[in-house]
Amino acid sequence: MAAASSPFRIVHAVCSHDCPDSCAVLVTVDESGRAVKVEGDPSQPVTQGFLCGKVAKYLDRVYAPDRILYPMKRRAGVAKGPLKRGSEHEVFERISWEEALGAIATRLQEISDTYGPESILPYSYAGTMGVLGYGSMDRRFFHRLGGSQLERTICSVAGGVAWDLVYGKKLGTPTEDFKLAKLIVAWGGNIHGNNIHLWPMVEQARRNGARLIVIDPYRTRTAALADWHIAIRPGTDVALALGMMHVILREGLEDRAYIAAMTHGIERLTERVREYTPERVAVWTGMTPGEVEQLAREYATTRPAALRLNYGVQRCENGGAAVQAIAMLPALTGAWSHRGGGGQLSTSGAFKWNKAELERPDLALDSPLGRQARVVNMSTLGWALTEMGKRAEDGPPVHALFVYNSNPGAIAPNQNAVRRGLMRPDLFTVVHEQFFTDTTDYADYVLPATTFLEHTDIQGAYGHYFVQMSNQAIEPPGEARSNVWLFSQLAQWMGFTEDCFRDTPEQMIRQVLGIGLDGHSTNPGMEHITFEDLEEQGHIPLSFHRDPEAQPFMPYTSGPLSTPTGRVEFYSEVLAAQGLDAMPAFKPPVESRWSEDAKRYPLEFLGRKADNYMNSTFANLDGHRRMEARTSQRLEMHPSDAEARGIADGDAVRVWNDRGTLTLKALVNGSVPQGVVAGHLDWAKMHPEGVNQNVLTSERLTDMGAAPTFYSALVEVAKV
Ligand SMILES: Nc1nc2c(c(=O)[nH]1)N[C@H]1C(S)=C(S)[C@@H](COP(=O)(O)OP(=O)(O)OC[C@H]3O[C@@H](n4cnc5c(=O)[nH]c(N)nc54)[C@H](O)[C@@H]3O)O[C@H]1N2
Ligand SMILES: Nc1nc2c(c(=O)[nH]1)N[C@H]1C(S)=C(S)[C@@H](COP(=O)(O)OP(=O)(O)OC[C@H]3O[C@@H](n4cnc5c(=O)[nH]c(N)nc54)[C@H](O)[C@@H]3O)O[C@H]1N2
Ligand code: SF4
Ligand SMILES: [Mo]
Repeated sequence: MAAASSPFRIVHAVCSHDCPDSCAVLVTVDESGRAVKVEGDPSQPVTQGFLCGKVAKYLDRVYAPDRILYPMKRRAGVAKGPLKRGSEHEVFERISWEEALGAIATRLQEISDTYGPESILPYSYAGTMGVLGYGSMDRRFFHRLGGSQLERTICSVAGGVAWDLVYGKKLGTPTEDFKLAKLIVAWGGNIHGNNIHLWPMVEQARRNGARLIVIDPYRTRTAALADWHIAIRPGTDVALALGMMHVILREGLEDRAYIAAMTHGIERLTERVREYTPERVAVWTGMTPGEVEQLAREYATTRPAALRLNYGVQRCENGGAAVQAIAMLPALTGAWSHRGGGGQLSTSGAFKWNKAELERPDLALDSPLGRQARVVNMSTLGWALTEMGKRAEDGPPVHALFVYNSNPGAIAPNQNAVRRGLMRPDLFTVVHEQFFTDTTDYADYVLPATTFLEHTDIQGAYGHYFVQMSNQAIEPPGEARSNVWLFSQLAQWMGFTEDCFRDTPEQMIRQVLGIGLDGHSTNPGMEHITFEDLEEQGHIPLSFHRDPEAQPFMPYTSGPLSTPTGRVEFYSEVLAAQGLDAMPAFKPPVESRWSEDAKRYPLEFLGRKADNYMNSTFANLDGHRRMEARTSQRLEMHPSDAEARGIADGDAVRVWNDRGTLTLKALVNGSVPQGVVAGHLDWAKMHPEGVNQNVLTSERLTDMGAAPTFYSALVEVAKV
């Protein structure tokens, strides 16, 4: 793309990390083929020419001295278990790709023959959000093999299911339109830390007089910058949302026209919220009744009002009900009908990829099983590796674990159970990774993976409406290979003869775009897109977002929606048909201050994400660790909770519950309300005890979607 005379090339790539922003990244590559600069693409309306602090330093990661460059196998006789950082080369020895692929294929075949193919479990999440890298050749491979299917619940399913109950699919106010709002409510969404490209829109709105309200138990960077920070108690958002609806309906602040035209079940909702008086809601949330009323009035009477509901609230036991209730608010007030109003949980429902062709679930019929394999929930990995298979109805125990795009040794709940599973000497474990993580410590084989600069992919987003091409910018270092390459090769070694295992990335991008005979995509919303245009332009908006000034996209303002009634459902016909409560009701989490367990473990623990890492990614890099130093391995406490335990700022403290124990350093500040403590994700091996905060989190699942409850965990704390 650069002028012919320039020694530099500029390549359009896409940040593939699990972030709503999916930034367009321009990579400058010098004559020798080395990337020398990454920057945000100024022509992408959401990226707006800048990258977050984590990825601005991405070349530190790409060229890190500790990148895994070659396939490795565990040396004979070396037991599995946590390793000290830097000692990995004593445990693993370099082998060739042929040796690795041959040995892995042989072992998978033996395990399949002996225990059945379902005893092989893939484990992956969103290490890359590239459509191919996230799930394509790997899915084909495991379907054809007959391996267990993984239910990918670790992040967003509780909220996703709940939003779909109300609206049918996940659409939202375009990110760019938040600048038009007069009120922005960040509800369990850390915009400044996790979704930084929404921030310029918030700032612009505020310059035009908008107010920012943040509802979050933790004083995030976003909360610190807000006009009003409501430090709600964890897991009580259902009550607050129902209480707001109580006030709105009591005071006649609802939008009757929108309700009549677009919604279903207002009478029953009105009945339901009657008992959620501001007084009762105040008791649960820790707010005053006056604050509940003020919030409801301000929300219902300011236009446009935009909700940024990210995934924070749904990591609680009642997180499904919370999202279901909160999602109803903009329908009750008709906020969707004012441009810049409405809300966003995720924009992912707008991307109608041709997944069937990409993933080929039909291949399961050709597997030794001859049917779709059983489904294993990734959020109960500890259970799956230690307990599953003891009852006949579970199917076989897991005998092989194939990890890619994820670091379960650090990010999965109930870490002690996960580790007991990973330590099993009879478990055959393969990990495809860029770095020696908390998971590679338990691998029999470690395979080197590419970063997004080193392979080609296509990407959508969950925080904007652009289809983007991520072109390969540089050659992979060493012998690193992409996920697509790995599973294509492994298929050949397993003797899978179907043509689809030989597809190239370009062919697969054409497939997922559903490119028709005239060269255009046949996917709804992508009909104007050709492979060639995308390759050349880098990013192209979905059809409904092509001319936002002339034709702004305002979701849920005309029907029919894809709910059973075609309307916004205050009363969920899907839940009713299942014999469940069709409307949200507040039930305190089992692990919360109201439960019996709180007598032993009186503090609510928030095991949060770090602002300067991406889940566990980046935590091995010194520059990122320096940015994170203030809160790294600290336990943030309210002064009264610290004082009651004789703890002063900087003291070493033991944090524990029945599942595990962790030593941290107290940080006694104003960041959490009384009764709540908070910590941040890190690599376990960065911690002197070799574990991280997920020793404290549980495998209990959410009320909807069988998702994890990272933010419903009770603990006790004592000075060491
Ligand atoms: N810097 C950075 N960016 C990231 C990530 C990261 O690790 N670091 N992770 C990425 C991923 S995987 C995701 S899914 C997104 C998620 O982005 P967010 O949805 O913003 O996710 P969280 O940080 O989990 O939660 C948001 C906030 O919810 C708060 N919270 C916890 N419990 C409750 C509650 O009961 N009620 C309310 N109202 N709030 C609560 C937390 O304190 C937190 O500040 O961010 C992505 N972006
Ligand atoms: N306590 C607590 N635990 C949490 C959370 C929390 O807030 N608190 N958040 C949860 C959430 S929302 C999520 S989404 C999960 C995220 O959990 P994970 O999906 O495991 O996310 P990461 O920690 O980013 O790890 C991704 C790994 O994939 C690797 N990777 C990146 N690109 C590629 C590639 O192209 N190929 C291969 N083979 N590997 C690649 C990276 O090097 C990295 O080690 O964590 C969950 N765990
Ligand atoms: S992590 Fe998010 S904000 Fe940072 S560059 Fe990637 S997509 Fe953009
Ligand atoms: Mo996530």
